[in-house]
Parts: sequence; C-alpha cells; structure tokens
Amino acid sequence: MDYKNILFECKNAIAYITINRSKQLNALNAETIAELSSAITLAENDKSIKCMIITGAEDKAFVAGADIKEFANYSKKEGENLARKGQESLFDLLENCGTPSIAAINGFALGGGLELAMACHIRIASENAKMGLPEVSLGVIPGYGGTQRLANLVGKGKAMEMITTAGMILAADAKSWGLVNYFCTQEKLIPLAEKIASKIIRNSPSAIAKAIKAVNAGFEEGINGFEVEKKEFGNCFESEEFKEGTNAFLEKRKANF
Ligand code: DAK
Repeated sequence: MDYKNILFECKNAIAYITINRSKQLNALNAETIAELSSAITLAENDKSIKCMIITGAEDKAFVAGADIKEFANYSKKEGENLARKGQESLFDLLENCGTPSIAAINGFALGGGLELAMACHIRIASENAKMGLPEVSLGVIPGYGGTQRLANLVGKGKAMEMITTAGMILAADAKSWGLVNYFCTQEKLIPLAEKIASKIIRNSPSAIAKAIKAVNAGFEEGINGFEVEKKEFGNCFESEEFKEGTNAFLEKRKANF
C-alpha cells in the first residue's frame, strides 16, 4: 500500500513505521490514523516481521497530538464515535498486536501522540522529548485511551497531576515515573530501539504473542490474567516453535524460529 502520511520500511525482521507530517509536528489526522492501522495490521500478518519500531519524522516531534484543525468542529456524537473507532482501529489494535512494538519518542509526544506511544509495548525517549496529555487545556479529555493507560503506567496520582495540569514532563522524569524504559541522546535513539528489537527477534514470535496476550489480560476488566496465562501456557505445547526452542537447547544450538 502507498502511504501519504507515514513511511513504512522493513529491514532484518524489523518494521520501521515513521509518522511523516513534520510540518504539523507529525500530528495525527484521520488519514494518518487509518494508515497506521493498516501498517500495523500488515506487520502483524507478515510472519517475516518480528518487531516494530514506531517513531516521528525529523528531530522535533514524535507526534504533537491529534490534529487540532480536524477535531475543532466535532459534535458530541461525532466525538464519542470517533473515540470508539480510533481506539479500536489503532490504539487497541497496537496494544493487542502479537508483534511487539517499540515507541522511539524523538521529541514532543503530546495528547494522541503520547497515547500512541503508551499503546506500544515498550517506550524509549530521546533527551529532548517532552511528554504530556494537554487535552484539558483545549477543553477536551484524552480520548484515545490516555486516562487509562497513563494511570496504568505511572500510577493514579501522577496521571492525575499530568492530566489536570496539562503539563509536559521531560525524559528523565518520564524514566523515573516508569513512563519510558530508557532515555538517551537523539542520535542513539534508533540504535537503542534496534538493540532492544535485536533481542526480541531472537525469540519465539508465537510465544511472544501469547505472552503479550497474557500480560494485557491482567489489565482488562472482568478477565483473570492468571487464567489466560495458564491457557496460553498450555497452547505453547502445540506449537512448532516450542519443539524447535527446546530441541535447540538440548542440541546445544541456537533456535531457528
Ligand atoms: N495539530 C495540528 N497542527 C499542529 C499540532 C497539532 N496537534 N501541533 C503543532 N501543529 C502545527 C502548528 O500549528 C504549526 O503549524 P504552522 O503554524 O507552521 O502552519 C506547526 O505544527 C509547528 O508548531 P509550532 O509553531 O506551534 O511549534 P512550537 O515549537 O512553537 O511549539 C508545541 C511546539 C508542540 C509546543 C506546539 O506546537 C503545541 O502546543 N502544539 C499543540 C499540542 C497539543 O495541544 N496537541 C493536542 C493535544 S490534544 C479524539 C481523540 C483524541 C484526541 C482528539 C480527538 N477523538 C476521538 C475525536 C486527542 C487530542 C489531543 O491530542
């Protein structure tokens, strides 16, 4: 598929997805959301892709939020419908995708941009990154899962502070609050993401997908994560990758997944 707002490239089992609207600081309009959704679906269905790195074009922004020009005129019904549609088609899709994703936050990650990063499985940031959910300064609330995922990641108190003040935090605070796993210079950001990805792609993709499902289950209302873990653990024993992984260990060689 030809994309207008994102770049999609695959190298060494890694899909690089770059939001490419730098004139608007990579703000997410509806077309970009649809393209991201299509790229993630493609990455999940292509067995040669074992990890995704998601970042923003140029060095100023990961994503400076939803495109304010676009959502300025929504009605109450449109707002709710679009929140539901956007959450399902992109943010939930990404979080529940069996192919792990790393957000490489290379600058501003605000509103929908931070929500996109929080839907990824792993987050790393460059030293110039600034992160926040400034929606209440515009008279709306986070609508792409931010109220839930931020509280899950940093705890209710810090999430409440970030959301109600609409403030931005820097990479060092984001690291100490648990919002990002690491931070580094901008030059080292993609190499660091690749280093993490290189560890991921050695492992069994089917086991990783099951592990993601089990971890996510623990955060879903009405679902017992331990039960999902037991079921998915059992499912591993039917997989060719389990046979290959254990045989490789016994034969003192590297597994070929
Ligand atoms: N949308 C559209 N354009 C944006 C943008 C955005 N979010 N952020 C920046 N831009 C554009 C600016 O308008 C400017 O365009 P020109 O004027 O050059 O045409 C260009 O990018 C460069 O921005 P600045 O000139 O402002 O750059 P500065 O370095 O001075 O400032 C900044 C950088 C990131 C502090 C500033 O651009 C800024 O405050 N941007 C807005 C941040 C923000 O409030 N983002 C939105 C958060 S609310 C929904 C669900 C969720 C949401 C919406 C709807 N539904 C379900 C319907 C989510 C909402 C949000 O994300």
